[in-house]
Amino acid sequence: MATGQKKIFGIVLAGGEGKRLMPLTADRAKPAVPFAGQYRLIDFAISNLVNSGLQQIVALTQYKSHSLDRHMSQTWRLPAMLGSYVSSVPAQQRRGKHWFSGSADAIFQSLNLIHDEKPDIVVVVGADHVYRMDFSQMIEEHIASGRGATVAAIRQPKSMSTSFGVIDVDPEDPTRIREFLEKPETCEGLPDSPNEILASMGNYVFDADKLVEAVTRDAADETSKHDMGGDIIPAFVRDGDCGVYDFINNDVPGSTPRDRDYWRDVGTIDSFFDAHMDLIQTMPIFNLYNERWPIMSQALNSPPAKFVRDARGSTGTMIDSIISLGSVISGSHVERSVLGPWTQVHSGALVVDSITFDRVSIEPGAQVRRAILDKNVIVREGASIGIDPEHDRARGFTVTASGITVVPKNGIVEA
Ligand code: ADQ
Repeated sequence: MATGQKKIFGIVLAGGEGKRLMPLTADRAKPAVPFAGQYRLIDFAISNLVNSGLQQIVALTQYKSHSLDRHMSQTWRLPAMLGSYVSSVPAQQRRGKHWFSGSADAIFQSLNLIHDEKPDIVVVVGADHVYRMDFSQMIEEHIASGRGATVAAIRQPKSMSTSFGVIDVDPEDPTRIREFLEKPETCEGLPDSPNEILASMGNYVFDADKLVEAVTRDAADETSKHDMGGDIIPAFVRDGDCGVYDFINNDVPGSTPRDRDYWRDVGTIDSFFDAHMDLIQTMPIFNLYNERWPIMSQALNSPPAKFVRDARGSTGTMIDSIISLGSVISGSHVERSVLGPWTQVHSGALVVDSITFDRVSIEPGAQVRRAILDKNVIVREGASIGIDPEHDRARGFTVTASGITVVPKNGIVEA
């Protein structure tokens, strides 16, 4: 891509473990966790980069990356004829016998990719957020600023400062970051809104040569944790060379007034659940139907979903919900739920306020409420899940503080 004739390269950091999403990340990397039925989390970051016009994009993977690498190779194919690609690059120990020790080390160990492409600008993004963003607008601001690095930022509640990089801007020049604290225990609120902070979205734009220099210097520093948010961005800030891009100014084609500023870190089970519930209203808080900025994913070769009467003539009904291809709702009722591909809901079953991944089977008369059912889960005939959190905990299932029960991949819920 050329913004003002600049060559732009995209790096998606996709090697994180996602411990707080356990057990959904027991067997897959966090960016490979399914979202909204047919997507994987990484599809949001890559769709945003592709829609922004980037044509060379790599995803750096490491932790349990098999299903992520397979998803990437099956899903993301840009026209090679134009020199375009999206590829998944697993950790390769090119710099000695150790895996990526942090997100900055992931870039350091992958510098060969930057040397090969010789870009002017590198866009580095996380892989586990649900949002729409036009990066070309941020890149333009970055180039105009003349600074080496720019961090995308959004207002968040001050109580969440321990989850984010917290940005303090220069009052004389609000486009420059004066101080950057990575996940501080305490911090000041914003002058015009004391209960809010300006949080880093974990998305950065760099001048390529400055990024190469920064991660190379960082690699030689034995006191560093080799983390983009903890080490690299603070180093740019110390040099007075770091700008901020306010996400509120990002104007994505086709956005609705409701979802214009939508950005969710889905790093915990509760936030993951809540982001699904943002999809299912008539006027959703996050709109998946924006054709001018499509969120793309694998084209499933599956039959359409169907809703049918069971043998006794009871109808299969579903309301305020999303259903994926291959699913069958037979003589049962589904409400305020998001069902993944090939979900079967059998006669007399009830599914409310829940999420299923692919190939879940809910057998006759079973009841599912406030639950997340991972791939291949079976809820046996007459069984219930998510109705009594204490009972679910006693059966060994993960139950969050807000009462969401998670059944892990291949789990069976017995009656
Ligand atoms: P976190 O998301 O907590 O904070 P981190 O765990 O480093 O930071 O994850 C950032 C991205 O890097 C994720 O996409 C993750 O998958 C990836 N990643 C992590 N370790 C990696 C490794 N060893 N190799 C490759 N990829 C790796 C970050 C910033 C904060 C910011 C929040 C916004 O550090 O400043 O506020 O994102 O959510």
